Amino acid sequence: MPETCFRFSHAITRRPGASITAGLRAVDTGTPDLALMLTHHAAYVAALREAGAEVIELDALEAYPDAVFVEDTALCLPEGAVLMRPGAPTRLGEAAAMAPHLRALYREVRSITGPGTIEGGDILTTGREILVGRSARTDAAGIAELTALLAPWGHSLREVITPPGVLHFKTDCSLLDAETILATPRLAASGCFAGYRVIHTAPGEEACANAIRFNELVLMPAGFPRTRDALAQAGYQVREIGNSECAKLDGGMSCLSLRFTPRP
Ligand code: CIR
Repeated sequence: MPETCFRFSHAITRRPGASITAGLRAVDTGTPDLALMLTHHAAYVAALREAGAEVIELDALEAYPDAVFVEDTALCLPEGAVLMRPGAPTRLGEAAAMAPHLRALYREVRSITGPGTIEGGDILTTGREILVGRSARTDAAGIAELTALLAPWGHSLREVITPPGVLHFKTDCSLLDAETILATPRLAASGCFAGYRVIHTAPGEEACANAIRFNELVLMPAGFPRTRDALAQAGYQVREIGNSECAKLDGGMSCLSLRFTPRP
């Protein structure tokens, strides 16, 4: 699936709502400021549009404080979409809320039915395979169910490990192109990217490892100048987006959208 892993026509985002203050977080570093998060979110959507995306902006879902992090609800592939089964009990209902929006665009929408759990943040689709990190949210049964669902579409899955204490596999890595990964040294050291070109986050800038490539643009969190410069030096067109409020809830660039090219 060479370039289909970063060339897309569509994105789905969801505006954060007032309940964002109750969003999940590993460590309390302060209450997210909704007004500032909305400003950052608008800049994120604008950058996706600049990259060529048709962006479907969904309304806030107050019953689900973490619903702005739409990535965790589905895996979108060229052949179809798979609705996830989030491992955080407060997020379980978010996949059902996403279902009609994906069904409107894709002919084929499958679902993880459980009992296993799996979240989109643990899944990295590259030009040659789909890496799935086992984590506190994504378990062996969830990975096994996804493997079985994707087999008819011809995708090969590889199970990897999300480092302990790290929320999702993609908290620590991002796809820059079909063969290139941005990763923290701690994740790259596990050897899971053998055979890929790896660009490390700069020392002290590990928090910017969660970026996204959408067509010609790389969207990354603002405030990480050495990693930004390394990406620019490597030839990527970077757009920096404020992420201070999402970061309080362990969220980054990939969490805020589903990126895909629908197949009606
Ligand atoms: C959570 O803990 O589920 C949210 N506060 C953050 C989810 C971030 N999603 C992602 O990395 N894909």
